[in-house]
Amino acid sequence: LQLIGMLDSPYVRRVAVALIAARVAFEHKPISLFRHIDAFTKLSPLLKAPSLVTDEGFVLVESSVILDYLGTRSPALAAMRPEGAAAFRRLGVALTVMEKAVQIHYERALRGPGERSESWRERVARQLDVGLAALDADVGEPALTHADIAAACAFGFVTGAIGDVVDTASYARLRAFSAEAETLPPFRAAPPIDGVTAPL
Ligand SMILES: N[C@@H](CCC(=O)N[C@@H](CS)C(=O)NCC(=O)O)C(=O)O
Repeated sequence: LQLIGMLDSPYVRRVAVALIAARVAFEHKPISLFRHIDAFTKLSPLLKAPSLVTDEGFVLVESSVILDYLGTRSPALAAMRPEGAAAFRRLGVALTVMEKAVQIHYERALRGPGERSESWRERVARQLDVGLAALDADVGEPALTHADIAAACAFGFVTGAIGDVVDTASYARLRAFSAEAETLPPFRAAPPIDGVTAPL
């Protein structure tokens, strides 16, 4: 199994953390979607991170699809799926927070000042705030489940990539939750800066 994509992507990181927690062996290829387009295209021409190359050579995209597929092969990973509406809701909100944060990041990283839409940015920033507030009200002790891993990876991305434009301190419960999650060995083995440090 090859997991392709940089861990600064919250989607790639949620997959890496889950695989490490479930002790699913994989090879991490920290190839950038932007700096290594040719290398990425050769492995996964859809240019989506994460991409997973299976042992049979199939290329899967979409983090939840990848985790669903691998859950059919690993009972430990399957046991990390949400149970009950509250956990499904947390996972959905966390994935939306990732999406909105990535949109804000792309809007300023990839679009020149003349190409940006202020009304779009404001709308996305509102959605992001609603999502972060919902997670803040929802989280407790972090567990190694897909919902909690996604929530912590989402907040880690918000803090690291757009923390200068989001008042992350106002989500105190989510901040404490994420800080605790980051101390767990699978999170430490997949830091959001470079490659997996200790694939199992
Ligand atoms: N819904 C997807 C989102 C993945 C995603 O958008 N990843 C970003 C990197 S953080 C990406 O592939 N960006 C390039 C693009 O969207 O074309 C998932 O859960 O995997």
